[in-house]
Order: sequence, then structure tokens, then C-alpha cells
Amino acid sequence: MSKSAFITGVTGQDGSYLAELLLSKGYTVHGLLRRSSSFNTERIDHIYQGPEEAQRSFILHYGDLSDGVALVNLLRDVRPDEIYNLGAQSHVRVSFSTPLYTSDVTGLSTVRLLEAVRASGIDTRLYQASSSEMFGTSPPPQNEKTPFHPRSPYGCAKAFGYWTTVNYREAYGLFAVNGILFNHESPRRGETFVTRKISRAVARIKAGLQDCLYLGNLNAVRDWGYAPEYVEAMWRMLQCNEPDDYVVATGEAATVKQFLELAFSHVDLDWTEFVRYDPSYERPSEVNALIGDASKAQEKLSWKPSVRVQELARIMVDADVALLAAGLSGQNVRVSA
Ligand code: NAP
Ligand code: F7E
Repeated sequence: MSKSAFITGVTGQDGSYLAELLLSKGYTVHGLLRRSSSFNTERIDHIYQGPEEAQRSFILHYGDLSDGVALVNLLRDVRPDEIYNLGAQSHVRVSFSTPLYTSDVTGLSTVRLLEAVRASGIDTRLYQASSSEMFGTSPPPQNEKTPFHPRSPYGCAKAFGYWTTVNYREAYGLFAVNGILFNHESPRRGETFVTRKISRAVARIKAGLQDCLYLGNLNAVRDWGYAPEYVEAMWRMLQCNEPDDYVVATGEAATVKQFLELAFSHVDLDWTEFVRYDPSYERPSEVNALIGDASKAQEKLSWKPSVRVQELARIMVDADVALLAAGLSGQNVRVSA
């Protein structure tokens, strides 16, 4: 019997890579799809299987993390062996504009899903997408023992989700784990996160479609890894004999400025000629430096990243240049995030 998995956030960056990984391992994958007035399945269209297909291994279900009853019903029907809770309002800057919504969808939804597991009475394992944002002001390097001091509604919501997951493990013996993932990027990264905003702008500036790029704080330090490698770590956490929590990171740091240098120089451009400052991209409180120590994941999960920031910047710029050449990149929209 092949295993089955249920992924919330299947249409997102990580959800799409995780679905591919699990399908390649022979899983039947069920994904939670939220209703949108426009198409939101771009990242998974290439693996979509319609209801007319006889033997489907990838099945989408309409639902929403804010609807706890729908979650109970879905889990009762699907009875997955593994659950990956990746759905979230995941943008830190936006969380300052929508603090209650973010607390609900990113924070409270974790308890909704855990209660749905209990209410449906299924025997399953659950992965919670926790975040390095929970560390906030705690100085780097950060590991599983580093105290949390979140700096945004998003970070606070993730800290709630983290502790709820630990509590359900301790109180009810659920196999529930936290992956504390540091920033991870890819050509599928949302266009308003800083790395993708940069790689997309580089491609458009090189093609003569855009004059400049507006950014906020260029001095923030981040530990940027490659998303397809990080979803492998999620899966490994659920294959262990005992549930536990793990930091997933490269251990290497770069500033936003250094990422700009890597991305622009890859197509022989000087970033200082194109980047302008816009204070609206600053956050009311910023996380200055995140650099992860993933030695526990390396030791217990035999997980080790291979893509570092220079290669990552090249992968992302090359992908955006190719998208543009294929006529697939959107208009020159300027969104406040
Ligand atoms: P992402 O690309 O922003 O994807 C978020 C997913 O959540 C999308 O599928 C989105 O659906 C879905 N979603 C949002 N609101 C929902 C709701 N109310 N009900 C159901 N689904 C909802 O995020 P990601 O980068 O893949 O990250 C995956 C998870 O890891 C998130 O929980 C994120 O907070 C966390 N995380 C990410 C990083 C990182 O660096 N990427 C690091 C640490 C933790 P739509 O497509 O319809 O919007
Ligand atoms: O910002 C600075 C910004 O939005 C990175 C999410 O996946 O990782 C992500 O959160 C840095 C920050 O990612 C712009 O101030 C400058 O210091 O790409 P970001 P993030 O906030 O680190 C964590 C681990 C998650 O869990 C989150 O879900 O870049 N920055 N100028 C900018 N950032 C953005 N977005 N836009 C700018 O114009």
C-alpha cells in the first residue's frame, strides 16, 4: 500500500516542491486548495490530474485553513498517513498590515488542524512549518535551543503554532514535529519576497522593461537556502522513529546588498545604478540577522544543503530571464510589500 499525504499550502512555493517530491516517492498526495477569484494553481499546473483520470495520485480539495469543520471532514475522508501544514499568510511586512488575519490563518489554524486530527480520530503524523522569524532579536547563530523573540505579527503567530505543536505532542502523544526553516528561495518564490523581487527586476532591467528597483532595508542579514532541498528535510522529519523539532538552514549569511551584487553582476549590471530606496518597504520592527545552525538536522536526519547563496542567485536570475524570453513574466506592477 502506498502512503498518502495531505498538504495545506500546496499551491505555494514549498507545497509545490513537496508535492513533486512525495509523488516521486509513490505517495498519493491530497492538497488543500483555497478558493480564489483568479487562478492560484500556477505552481502545480504541471502535476495536475483531472477528475476524469482513472488512477489519480494528486487530488485537490477546496477548503480553507480558517474553516475548522471543513478540515475535520476532509481529514476524515482522506485519512492521510502524513500531514504537512504549510498554509499561511507568509509575508512578514504584510503581517503588520493584517495582524488579526495573520494571527488567525498563520497561528490559530495550527490548532484548528491539530484539533481536526483529534476529532477525526485518524492515526497520522504532522509537520508544522515553523520559521526562523520566531528567533527575532536573538543573536545568531540560532539553533533549536535559542529563545524566541519574534518581531512581527507573523513571527508571533508562528511562535504560537510552534508551541501548540509541541503541546499536542506532549499532551496527546501525537507524532507532531516543527521544522524551523530559515529563508529558502527558488524560481517559484512569490514575487514580493526580496530575492525574487530582485531576480525578476534584474531580468526586466536587462531586457529594457524596467528602469529601477525600489527596496527597503538593504542591511538585513539572511541565511538563504534552496527550497527543493528544504522540502526533503520536511519529509525526513516525518520518517524518524520519534517526533522532534529541527532547524533547517545553510549556516551561511548574506546581506540584501550582497544578494543584489550577486544577482545584478550575473548579467553584467551594477546594482548601484538601478536600486532606489523606498521607506514603505521597511518594517515597523525588523529582524536584523538570521543565520541557522542546522547541525542537529545534519546529525539526526543526514540532511545537508548543497546550494549556497551565489548559486541560488544565479538559478533565480536565469529562471526569470528564461520566463521573460518565453513571454511569461507579468506586467511591471509595484506592490507595497
Ligand atoms: P507561500 O509561497 O506564501 O505559500 C503559502 C500557501 O498558503 C499558499 O498555498 C497559499 O494559498 C496558502 N494559504 C494562504 N492562506 C490560506 C488559507 N486561509 N487557507 C488555506 N491555504 C492558505 O509560502 P512558502 O514560502 O511556500 O512557505 C510555506 C510555509 O513555510 C509557510 O507556512 C511559511 O510561513 C513557512 N516558512 C517559509 C519560509 C521560506 O523562507 N519560504 C521559511 C520558514 C517558514 P494561495 O496560493 O491561494 O495564496
Ligand atoms: O525579506 C528586506 C526585509 O520578505 C527579507 C518569509 O518566507 O522568511 C521570509 O521572511 C529581508 C527583510 O523575507 C525589501 O526588510 C528590503 O529584512 O524576503 P523577505 P523575510 O521577511 O525574511 C522567513 C523565514 C519566513 O518564515 C517568511 O514566511 O529583505 N527587504 N527591501 C525587503 N523585503 C521585501 N519583501 N521587499 C523589499 O522591498
